[in-house]
Amino acid sequence: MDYLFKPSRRALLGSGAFAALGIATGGALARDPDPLITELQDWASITGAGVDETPYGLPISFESDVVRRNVEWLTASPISSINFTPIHALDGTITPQGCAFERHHSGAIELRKEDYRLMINGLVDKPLVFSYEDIERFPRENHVYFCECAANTGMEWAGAQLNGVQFTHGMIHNMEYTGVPLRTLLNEAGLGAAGDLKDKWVYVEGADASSNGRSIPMEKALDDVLVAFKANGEALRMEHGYPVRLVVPGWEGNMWVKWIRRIEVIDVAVESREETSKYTDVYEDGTARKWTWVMDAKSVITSPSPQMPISHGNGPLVISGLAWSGHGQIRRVDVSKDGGITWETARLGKQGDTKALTRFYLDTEWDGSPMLLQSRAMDDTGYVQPTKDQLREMRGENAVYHNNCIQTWYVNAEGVAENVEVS
Ligand SMILES: Nc1nc2c(c(=O)[nH]1)N[C@H]1C(S)=C(S)[C@@H](COP(=O)(O)O)O[C@H]1N2
Ligand SMILES: [Mo]
Repeated sequence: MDYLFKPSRRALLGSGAFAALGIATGGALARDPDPLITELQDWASITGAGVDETPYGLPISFESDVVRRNVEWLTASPISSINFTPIHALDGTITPQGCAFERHHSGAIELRKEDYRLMINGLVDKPLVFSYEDIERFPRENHVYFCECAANTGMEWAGAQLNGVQFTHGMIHNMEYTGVPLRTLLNEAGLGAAGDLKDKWVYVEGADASSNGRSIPMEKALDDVLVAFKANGEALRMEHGYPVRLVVPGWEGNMWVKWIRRIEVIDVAVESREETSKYTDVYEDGTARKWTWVMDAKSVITSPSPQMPISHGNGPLVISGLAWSGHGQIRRVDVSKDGGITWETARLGKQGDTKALTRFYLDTEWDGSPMLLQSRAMDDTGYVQPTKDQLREMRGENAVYHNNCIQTWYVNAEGVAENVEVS
């Protein structure tokens, strides 16, 4: 946990050593003899691992640091807790399931496909129960979506807190889901009994002890919600809801009910615990902001960042990060090196999918002077990611959820980065 508060000394020494070699550009001149090239290496003198050594592969041991981490003091017990995706160390947009953050209210459960049941009841023509096999027999679709816990960045409202993008922004993952549109299953049960669908809801709950029940307006339920059983091509991992979870594109992670067991068509919202005492934000005057479903546009620089110091000295530098919007597609990301005074438009790794992570890069030159790095996302609704002060002005000081403000990293002359606040 040495990242959490102070930049590590090792990073400082490392950058000094590189500077001494005089390597100022991306590659070294092929001039001096390099034993890694001229000497026979161990890995070329022996044979390697046979094909069946690891029937299900894990990352190579050198990458053992790229793991989920939690912040122990955040919650009383790991059973009802959260850990964080190592977004500082990933690139591209897809989050491998094995390091995608987990959030459980009563622990992750082991539920066999054979024991799985999904009930649709309430205001439907015929209440139905689906087995896992039944769900697989409906036409399925593939979509990439991000899932962000509404509490992501929630510790940062009052000031800069956690020294690592994994901890400030790591309650997010982005996967390719395979699933059946919820609409298909609702139509199978028949919505005639519900009458006018305009003011109707579905109440969704999981099979775990917490049940994590949430009300979802019918309009969203019939739009892009998926009943998903695969992620990134393989079965969901236990911690992400095996065998079946709900995918609610662009909306807060809490609504993505795992181990989903029941969907009830109702005419008033349930106002469950998870949508009243939790996942609402109390304003200064005591009233609360509720039904805050959509995750607004947000971005963050993942490298350089406190866990990813610049170790190569000055010269070419790739600044990289992630942007996303629950309203649609990311149109543009700007990067500032001076705390928001001047901005340059970043390059998108590829045209972003809707309601999915988009990777951005700013390919730049670093002259070795300190930087105040920021990124600012814009989505296809024209919405621009706000500063921290703009957000506090709108929401007050009591808020925990839905902090999508612009993040600042201070990078010093040694390349070491620190979480700071520039309002
Ligand atoms: N059944 C059930 N579903 C749940 C939860 C839970 O505890 N139980 N946690 C929710 C919360 S708060 C979030 S942010 C997401 C996290 O999904 P993940 O664990 O796959 O990252 O799942 C949601 N779905
Ligand atoms: Mo969450």
